[in-house]
Amino acid sequence: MPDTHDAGPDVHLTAPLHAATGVTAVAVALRRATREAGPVPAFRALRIINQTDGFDCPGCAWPERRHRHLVEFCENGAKAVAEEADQDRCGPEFFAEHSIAELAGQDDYWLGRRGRLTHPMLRRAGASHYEQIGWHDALDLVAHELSSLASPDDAVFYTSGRTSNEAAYAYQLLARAFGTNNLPDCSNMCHEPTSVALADAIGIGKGSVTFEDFDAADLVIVVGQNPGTNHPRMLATLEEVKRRGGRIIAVNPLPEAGLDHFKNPQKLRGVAGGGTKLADLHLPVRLGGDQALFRWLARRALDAGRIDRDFIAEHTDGFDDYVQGLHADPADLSAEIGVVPELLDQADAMVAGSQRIIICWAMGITQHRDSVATIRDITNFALLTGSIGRTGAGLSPIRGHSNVQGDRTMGIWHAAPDDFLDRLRDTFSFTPPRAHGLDSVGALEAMRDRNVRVVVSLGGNLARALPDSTVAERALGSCRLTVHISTKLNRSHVVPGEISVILPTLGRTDADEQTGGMQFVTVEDSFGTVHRSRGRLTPPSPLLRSEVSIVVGLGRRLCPAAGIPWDHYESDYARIRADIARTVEGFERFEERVQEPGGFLLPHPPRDRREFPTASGRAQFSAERLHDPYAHRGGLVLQSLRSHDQFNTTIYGLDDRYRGISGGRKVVMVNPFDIERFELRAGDLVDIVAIDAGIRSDRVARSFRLVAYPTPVGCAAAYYPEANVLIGLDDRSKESGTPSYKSIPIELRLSDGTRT
Ligand SMILES: Nc1nc2c(c(=O)[nH]1)N[C@H]1C(S)=C(S)[C@@H](COP(=O)(O)OP(=O)(O)OC[C@H]3O[C@@H](n4cnc5c(=O)[nH]c(N)nc54)[C@H](O)[C@@H]3O)O[C@H]1N2
Ligand SMILES: Nc1nc2c(c(=O)[nH]1)N[C@H]1C(S)=C(S)[C@@H](COP(=O)(O)OP(=O)(O)OC[C@H]3O[C@@H](n4cnc5c(=O)[nH]c(N)nc54)[C@H](O)[C@@H]3O)O[C@H]1N2
Ligand SMILES: [Mo]
Repeated sequence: MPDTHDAGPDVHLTAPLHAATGVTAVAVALRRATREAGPVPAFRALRIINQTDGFDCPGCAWPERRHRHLVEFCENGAKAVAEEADQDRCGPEFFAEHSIAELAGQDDYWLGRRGRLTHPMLRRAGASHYEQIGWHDALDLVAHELSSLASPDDAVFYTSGRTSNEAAYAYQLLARAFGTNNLPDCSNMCHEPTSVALADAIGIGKGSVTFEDFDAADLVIVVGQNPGTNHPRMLATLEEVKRRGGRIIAVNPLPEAGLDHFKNPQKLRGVAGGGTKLADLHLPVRLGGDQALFRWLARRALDAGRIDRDFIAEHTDGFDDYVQGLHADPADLSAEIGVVPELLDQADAMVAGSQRIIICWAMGITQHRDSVATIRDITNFALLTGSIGRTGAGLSPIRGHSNVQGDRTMGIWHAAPDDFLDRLRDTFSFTPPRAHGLDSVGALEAMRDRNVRVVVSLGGNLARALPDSTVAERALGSCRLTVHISTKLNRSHVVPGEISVILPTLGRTDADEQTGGMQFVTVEDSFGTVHRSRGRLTPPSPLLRSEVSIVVGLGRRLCPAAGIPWDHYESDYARIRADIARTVEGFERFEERVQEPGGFLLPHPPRDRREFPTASGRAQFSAERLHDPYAHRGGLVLQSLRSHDQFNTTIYGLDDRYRGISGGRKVVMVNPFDIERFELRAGDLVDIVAIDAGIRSDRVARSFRLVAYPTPVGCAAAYYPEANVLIGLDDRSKESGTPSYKSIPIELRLSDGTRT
């Protein structure tokens, strides 16, 4: 495992900022876009980003309002576009020049900056280099290897969340017609605990709010999310909440700039003034302190009689057991939460003074061992206060990838429900397998144990996204065949299986012309709005194929007789949408409704009618047990998180502007008290050692620069994916399989001979 960026002397520190966005961000965005894409494509792309007739931003899944601003993008959206509209090319000459071993010695940043992939490439068994291959031969080879497997379950079909609804739908048909439910996706590593917890609690694994609710909320609690970096357009909505007199509580171990102040570059006051104060209260919880917080808030509401008795009686089950469980908690949970009682009282007072509460959450909640219990307790709190199906109130998990929610709706799900599989059976002429397939970490274990021999990746970068990078790389390398449907080079391509194929594809911004004419695709945002996305830029190479066309190419070869009209799917995506309309709930008259500007909202019975599609027809309180604090005696607990200059495993640059860290990514942020406690000094080079059951493991991240940072005592932070080497495969949520990326027990030790 080569170490990625050298922490070296290059890391430069300044004080963390207190405000996000503003004119600097727009300037950064424009500079970045014109540098990568050139001024004309950059302007054309940024002009139509998130417009009704343009493309959906390939960044995050925060929705757009029906009435768009003239410019509907953010700094990080512009970076995502610039990354894709890159004018550099990574073609056969590049691969001839660099051996795979040589490329494997490069870091993520370098690999990503090689430009757009232009040609299908093949690594033959044992070869040192990738070589050019024609589309026909590449697809034949993949189909041949897949059909030579002893069982369809020896293959996995991974999806990253940028894939369109149309490609995702065709892809899950391909996997199931081939004979497997091995459809792991990035949500297994992301919001899976949300889907699991909400499906059990309210009968549908999606959030229950829309913009209308944000327009009426009087309190928004943002928990475990850093919107200033990861969902910057959300700040404009939070600003509106504040301007209407609503309030905001930020629950986060770190004082994230975006939650503190926001300078809206689209408003004069954001350009000239100090911006809008966003969070009225910041609760600097310890890592994993959120379950205790929501139980404590619930207990307060209960004791004060501030609960919605009518809603509870009419719409819920399990209230008594839940209350009994709450009463078993200690009265003072401030230590478990990690926040002093005075601040907790302030939070409770704000809750008490609010009628309409929205709770937003993201990875700070989901990426822990007890994430499902935590989300159940957040939901319990919402049920207690009657916050579901009431305007201005609700649950708002904020999704990550721009179409991760849509991919799941389309059936990218290793555990798809029977009624969906029944509809596929009744519509096509194959019998979908019923046994649940492998999720992401399950797939990794199966590769490691050689039970899976072929991995097809529709986007993504498994080598860097999965936990335990050393095992992940070895596991990919031990496969018979790895197939990468990608826009840009990444580490997964350079730790290939015995045979490896790179299939270059069109991105969101690229025009997609098929024999049936120019195509558009559709995506679903975090609120469940489905809308069109249409790329306009000239593709980087005439050889590129769309994701749909690549999936169809495999489908034709692998399952020609499954009753799936592959040829029609490829020539006109409306044919795919017609089948989606027949088989996916909520998509009736899909083609017609998606023509509406802004698209249409999928049904959500709890939100729309207070109907709960659970087995009992009622929302379920759940009696959770308060989990033990994530703490490590004599050490720290580490979270891995995103800098301001990356999109997941794609590294845009080496600066984390809001946190005041620049020039390098191999840093570990630690509270000054802890630095002293461990007799270290800020600036030291340290190795981070992962601890398993109290014992030092062999998972070590070497040579990280120690940064004194305002993170709670006992809680450290480092960047994803550099920290992934530390995360053990067994360290995951047992209900959802999601790795504990944000609560890794660690110790620090000085890297040898480095004290300066
Ligand atoms: N620019 C950009 N945009 C992105 C992405 C990107 O990489 N770059 N990634 C996309 C994807 S796939 C996703 S899933 C989202 C991710 O969006 P986020 O969830 O905002 O991403 P993270 O950086 O992982 O940040 C998690 C936040 O949770 C806090 N946190 C960590 N542990 C805890 C905890 O125990 N309790 C609480 N209360 N807080 C905690 C961290 O301090 C941090 O502020 O963003 C999407 N959008
Ligand atoms: N330690 C740690 N690990 C984490 C996380 C964490 O917070 N901490 N977060 C987890 C989360 S939330 C997620 S979602 C996963 C992300 O895991 P993935 O989704 O697997 O990873 P990405 O980095 O988003 O994938 C980037 C690659 O996708 C390809 N790509 C980009 N655009 C397109 C496109 O339009 N089509 C196709 N076919 N390919 C494209 C490019 O080749 C690029 O290199 O990582 C998880 N891993
Ligand atoms: Mo994600």
